[in-house]
Amino acid sequence: MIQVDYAARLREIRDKVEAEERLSMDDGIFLYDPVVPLQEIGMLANYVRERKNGNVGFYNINTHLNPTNVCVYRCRFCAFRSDLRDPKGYVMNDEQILQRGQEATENGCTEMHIVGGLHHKMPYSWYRGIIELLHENYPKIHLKAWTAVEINWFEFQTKKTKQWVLEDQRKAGLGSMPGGGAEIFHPEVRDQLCEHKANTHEWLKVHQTAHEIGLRTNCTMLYGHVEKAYHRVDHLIRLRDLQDRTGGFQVFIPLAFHPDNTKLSDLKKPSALMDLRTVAISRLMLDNVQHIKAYWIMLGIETAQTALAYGADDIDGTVRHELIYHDAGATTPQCLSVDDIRQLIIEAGRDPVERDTVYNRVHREPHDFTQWTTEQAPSETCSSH
Ligand code: V47
Repeated sequence: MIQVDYAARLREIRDKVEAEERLSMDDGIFLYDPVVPLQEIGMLANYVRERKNGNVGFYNINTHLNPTNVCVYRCRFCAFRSDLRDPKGYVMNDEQILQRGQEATENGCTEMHIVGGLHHKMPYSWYRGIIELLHENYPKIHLKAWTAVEINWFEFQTKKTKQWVLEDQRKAGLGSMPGGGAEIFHPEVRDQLCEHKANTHEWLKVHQTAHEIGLRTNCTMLYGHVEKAYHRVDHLIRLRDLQDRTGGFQVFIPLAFHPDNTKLSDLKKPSALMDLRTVAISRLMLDNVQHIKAYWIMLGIETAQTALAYGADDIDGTVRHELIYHDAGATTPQCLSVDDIRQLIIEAGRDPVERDTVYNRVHREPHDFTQWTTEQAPSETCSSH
């Protein structure tokens, strides 16, 4: 009897999805019930994924830069941060930062993903200087930098508005913003994880302001710790509401919690089944976000590949120098070659397409891999529904 009820409820949801109607909070919570077969949700998410992005599997060639791990905040899920006087703490100097720009150029990177700790002593000018230094020396590389939490910290440091900080960063060379720092918006959870850092209102307001001045941004959700299904769906709906107003999010990245070396190390990391369910439900709930990224570093290669059939259309990049997940116990390699990442997408039955940070297609010179141009693909960029 109960089974019949589930089937009927799922059919209702399938009808809504096929009619491009929006799913509700209750629909999302229902889909998280383990009694609802994962493969059914996956098929539905795959249908939406193919409707939005065809058979493409996007990737990019990128590198990470974490200029410091010293952080005033003590988020309970973070294994990367360091106290000011801890021997683990580091601050990169200009020469080391430039070296990373050089290495990125030699490897054909189109993007540097730059985030770090909120250092007790480093002034705003140091953070701004990193962007300026890299942009002046390597102008072709897109700098996707600073989470909303960092922008909020820069507001505190400079006593200026969000808009001022974002425009100042853009003048220095900021290209777009990554989606980190979102964690879980619901205060029942956020207050347990990171009660001191930028709250939900501030996080959303930073992204709203970025979108209003024409900067594209990404969005994330950290799941698989103390939150419940209700909190996850609430999080997705808050992102969807902002996207309705601005249209500035390009991609959503569900981030699976890795417990090693964190204050929550007694928790188990989420299963692959939970990862796939979350990718699929994200695809179904976020009807106005064009792309869903299965971040291979965090999901592991096999689950990321599988996620390409559960709603995801992007797998992130070749990635180099990733620290945040590897400090928290990720066992994935530090970097994949372009051939590896393309092969991984082909194996999943998708057509690999190299994109830049803002989802333009990248064309490489056949005789010199490090030389590239981009071509805008209007159907795949900037669209909402
Ligand atoms: O905000 C930190 C998460 C985020 C852990 O925008 C952890 O393209 C799991 O936002 N276990 C930073 N997660 C990473 C991030 C990101 C990654 C890839 C691509 C993009 C993008 C953004 O990582 C943090 C936090 O939510 N995080 N520690 C941990 N132990």
